[in-house]
Amino acid sequence: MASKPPAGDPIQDAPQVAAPKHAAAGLPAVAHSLIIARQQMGLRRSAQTLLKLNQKNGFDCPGCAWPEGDHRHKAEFCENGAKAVAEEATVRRVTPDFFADHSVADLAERSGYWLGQQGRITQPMYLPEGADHYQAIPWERAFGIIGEELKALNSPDEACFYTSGRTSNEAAFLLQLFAREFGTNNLPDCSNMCHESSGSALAETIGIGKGSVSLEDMHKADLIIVAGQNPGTNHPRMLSALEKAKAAGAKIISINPLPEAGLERFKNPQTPLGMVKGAALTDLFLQIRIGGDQALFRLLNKIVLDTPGAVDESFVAEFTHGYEEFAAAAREADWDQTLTATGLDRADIEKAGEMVLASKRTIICWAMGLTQHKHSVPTIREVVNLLLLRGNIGRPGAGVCPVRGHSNVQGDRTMGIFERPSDAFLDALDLEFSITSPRHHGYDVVRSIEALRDGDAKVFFAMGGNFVGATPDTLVTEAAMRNARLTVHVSTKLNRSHVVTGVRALILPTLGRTDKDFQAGIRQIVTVEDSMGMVHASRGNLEPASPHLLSEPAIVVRMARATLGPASLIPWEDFEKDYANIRDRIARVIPGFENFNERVADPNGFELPHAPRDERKFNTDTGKANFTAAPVEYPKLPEGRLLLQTMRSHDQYNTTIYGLDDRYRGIKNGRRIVMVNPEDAAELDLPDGSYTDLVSEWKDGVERRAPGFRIVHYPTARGCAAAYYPETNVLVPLDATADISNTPTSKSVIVRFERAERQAAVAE
Ligand SMILES: Nc1nc2c(c(=O)[nH]1)N[C@H]1C(S)=C(S)[C@@H](COP(=O)(O)OP(=O)(O)OC[C@H]3O[C@@H](n4cnc5c(=O)[nH]c(N)nc54)[C@H](O)[C@@H]3O)O[C@H]1N2
Ligand SMILES: Nc1nc2c(c(=O)[nH]1)N[C@H]1C(S)=C(S)[C@@H](COP(=O)(O)OP(=O)(O)OC[C@H]3O[C@@H](n4cnc5c(=O)[nH]c(N)nc54)[C@H](O)[C@@H]3O)O[C@H]1N2
Ligand SMILES: [Mo]
Repeated sequence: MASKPPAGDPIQDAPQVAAPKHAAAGLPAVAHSLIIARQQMGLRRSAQTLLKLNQKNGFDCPGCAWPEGDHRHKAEFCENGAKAVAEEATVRRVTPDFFADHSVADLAERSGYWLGQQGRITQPMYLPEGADHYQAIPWERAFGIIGEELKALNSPDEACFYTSGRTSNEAAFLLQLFAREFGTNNLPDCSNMCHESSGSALAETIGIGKGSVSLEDMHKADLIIVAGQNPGTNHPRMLSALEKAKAAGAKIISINPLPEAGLERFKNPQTPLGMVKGAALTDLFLQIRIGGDQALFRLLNKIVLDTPGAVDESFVAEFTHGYEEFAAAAREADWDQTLTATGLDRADIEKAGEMVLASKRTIICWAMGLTQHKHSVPTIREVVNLLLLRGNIGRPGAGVCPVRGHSNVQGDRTMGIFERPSDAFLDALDLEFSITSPRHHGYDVVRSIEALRDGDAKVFFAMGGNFVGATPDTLVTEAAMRNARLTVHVSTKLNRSHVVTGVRALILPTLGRTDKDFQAGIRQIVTVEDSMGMVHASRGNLEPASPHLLSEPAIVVRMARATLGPASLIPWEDFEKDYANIRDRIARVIPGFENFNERVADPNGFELPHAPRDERKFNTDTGKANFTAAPVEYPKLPEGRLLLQTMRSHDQYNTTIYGLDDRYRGIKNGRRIVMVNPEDAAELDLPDGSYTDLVSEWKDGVERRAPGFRIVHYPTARGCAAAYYPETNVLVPLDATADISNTPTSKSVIVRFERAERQAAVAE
């Protein structure tokens, strides 16, 4: 199986390579974001929009889930936040004429970059069975088709309702309510591919699947460990928090196979001096092999256990369970195995151990570098073990910090977007709405694809996102999608999921964060929850991209009515009229949201309760924080293969491509590149600038191929390679998933390299 680079696409992928940078942000970041903002929005609209970003009474940045803190009065500059806003607030438009000019077959030949660059979608569009082109359709007819198809299913479980993490709390709450009244828990979401491993590991060990630190904690920490995360690109505002922590005396350890510029040095555009000189951030860089983190943290735990007086005995005795068994396993941690698994020097690990021992308040941050491996859940549990050993949970300046991706991915889960809801949640929902929610678990992302592939699911509905672009095993997933009777995408911009469709397809264009939202004459707000459990309002300030757009809550309301009819006793229309009515219900169903409407009026928002952080209470099966002692695992490579991680460039937001540069890593004008350590390249005969096919190897014996990648010699850890997603999703087998969380293992794909001619379609 091979994925072709797009053929009919005028956008050229012709990578140029320079030396990687050692600092992030600074003037080039400001300049770059202004260029993109101006291209998409023009000057006036750029100013009008960017000034409202993350302000009190403004809209929440659709960029990432990093919190704002109390300084929201002062614009915190973020290049990639500005790019995310420009992408949405663009003045370019995709109208019915566009679809008349471009058949679906034509659009299927275009790159994701080209599709996204066409602008905001202006009207609901329908692809009838057998048609070549999408055509405009009135909203009521669109909802009629959805209702028709949903009612024709043999079981509600033949439908899947996907959510991407930009969806507001209000829309998410309505969507899960509809799915449950309809009769299914098939609520896959982007979290299944993202922080599911964190949620699984944290729920089991500390009793809640969320991080335990606030922004203030970051500023109070003695030691911050950043593992498997590239904040310079993906959470740029986190660099200011790290800078502040450093200024207050914190030390930083970075654990990453790549030396990421943002973690080396940060040039704060907020301060004139910072802009020029910048602050060094990382004190110790552990250039780990992909997948070596569990072994590393196990060894650090051994160091703590072997140091007299280092364990916080009273915390362990009072608040934890399973210490003896864990301690026995960790004391056995083997240096040789650790050095093989991590590729690190013993001296560096010992240095890290000293820093851990010297710190009274430690925070560990992580993202996709820890969550997308086969053994991600045990890896994150090992992180928790280290914090528990030293009493670093529920203490100011200390704790777990899984850094979330999408700006409301955490909130969507809080609202009940989850295929495995707790009985307590469903009981509360049933009581409030007099419905009977199904209790059996639904499909996550991977199981939804399998169900579509096998004909067990027939209707696929997506509240945002780009399902076929973001999911693994592209060719398998695309074939599965084509099996559906109906695919529906609620979207702002065009993407691959609109052109790989079921027998019939609908595109439902919606308001974005930046758009004004009026319902029944009332200006609406929506709410979001950031990575640290702060909930606040978001209010768009631009004229909507088109007068035909409906908001996400309105779309769910009308879909619900078209499907459930008058038999539904839920007053759906009230929810569309004023979202405050939705928040009143959320307040009654979800703990922590009492007096929701009142509290969200505070421009700083409010904090959700977090039992381990607030009162050292752990709602686990044992009633304590659980130590765990899983066997240490790490990837083992056959001869002549490398372990490929699939990651983000600086100019993309997941499957949305802003441009073809990855500035900090020295890559320009191309995305089909693969980074390889020069010594591995010498052994495998992969000269810099030569072209290769990437072929992934998996136990099913199926050959998955991504053709035509330029080799870039790059200082990544030995045995490792790196390339961008989504182009490399074709290489990730659908059943290569993490144990327990079922997250695709997109950071550990075993690949071999086959010399290729430079692909004509890529170059010309
Ligand atoms: N501008 C921008 N912002 C974004 C996004 C975006 O695409 N663009 N996406 C958003 C989303 S949804 C998410 S989830 C986050 C993603 O944020 P990140 O997790 O930072 O994203 P990735 O690019 O996947 O980077 C993974 C990092 O982990 C490292 N890594 C890979 N494998 C390993 C390993 O085995 N061990 C260790 N220790 N490190 C490893 C990689 O070298 C890289 O630095 O960002 C969010 N913010
Ligand atoms: N190989 C590989 N695969 C990965 C990853 C990886 O690291 N490697 N990362 C995974 C991760 S962490 C994630 S989170 C997923 C991301 O998966 P998704 O969330 O499904 O993908 P996105 O690219 O973020 O979705 C972009 C689309 O969202 C729509 N959109 C944008 N704003 C709005 C809005 O306000 N409302 C609505 N309704 N639609 C909107 C636009 O149409 C846009 O085209 O990908 C995962 N896939
Ligand atoms: Mo994510």
